[in-house]
Amino acid sequence: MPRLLLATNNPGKLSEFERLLAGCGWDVVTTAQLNLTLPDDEPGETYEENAKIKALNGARASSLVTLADDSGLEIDAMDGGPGARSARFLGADASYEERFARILGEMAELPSEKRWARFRCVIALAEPGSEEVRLCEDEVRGLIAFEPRGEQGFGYDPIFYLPEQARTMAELPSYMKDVISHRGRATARVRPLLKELLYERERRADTADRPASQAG
Ligand code: ITT
Repeated sequence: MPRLLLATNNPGKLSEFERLLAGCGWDVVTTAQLNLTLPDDEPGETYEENAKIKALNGARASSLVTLADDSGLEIDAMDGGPGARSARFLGADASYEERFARILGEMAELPSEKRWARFRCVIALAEPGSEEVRLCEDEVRGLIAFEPRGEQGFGYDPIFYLPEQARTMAELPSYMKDVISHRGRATARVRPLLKELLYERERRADTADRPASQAG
């Protein structure tokens, strides 16, 4: 099986992608397995730019097809913030307890109908030797909870309440988050692209194997 690099430094994302990509036809490898250190800075303003940069950096460093995601929480009452800066909200070293306290404090007076938010995820797929990147994205809408609840997942999951489930994202078992989440949905869109890439590689290998007189 050809190898696919998962270019993330976030252990929460990593374990989700390992489940979400199971059976995709690629042998999924991590930066740690390759002893690779990828830059942690995200110079872009948008998820698309950052996902692209991460995937291209990974493909260059590993010479493998590389998948990266840029994602974040957008809160309507905070004009879409923290958005693409979610991982650095209140500083890269701030704890999630501090971040929850700030968000819940700012929103303390807001009733449920003014607490809408969404998680967004943009996934980029890059091939070594090419600057072209394939992008897929999706989102999930929910409400900012009145208090953090749940131990599953990572990041902002404890304050993201899903009205249809009557639970926060952090209260869902992982198999449910995989179906419902922005990352789960965006990965469902990537899977056919990964199949396409496999098919293209096999065709190229086939053509290369044939004698020149039969190729074409
Ligand atoms: P990599 O760039 O190494 O992948 P990162 O955590 O810096 O890791 P992002 O820049 O994409 O990645 O930041 C995404 C942030 O958005 C993440 O750190 C969380 O704070 C938040 N986030 C994204 N998806 C989430 C999810 O499924 N559940 C909770 N929080 C999430």
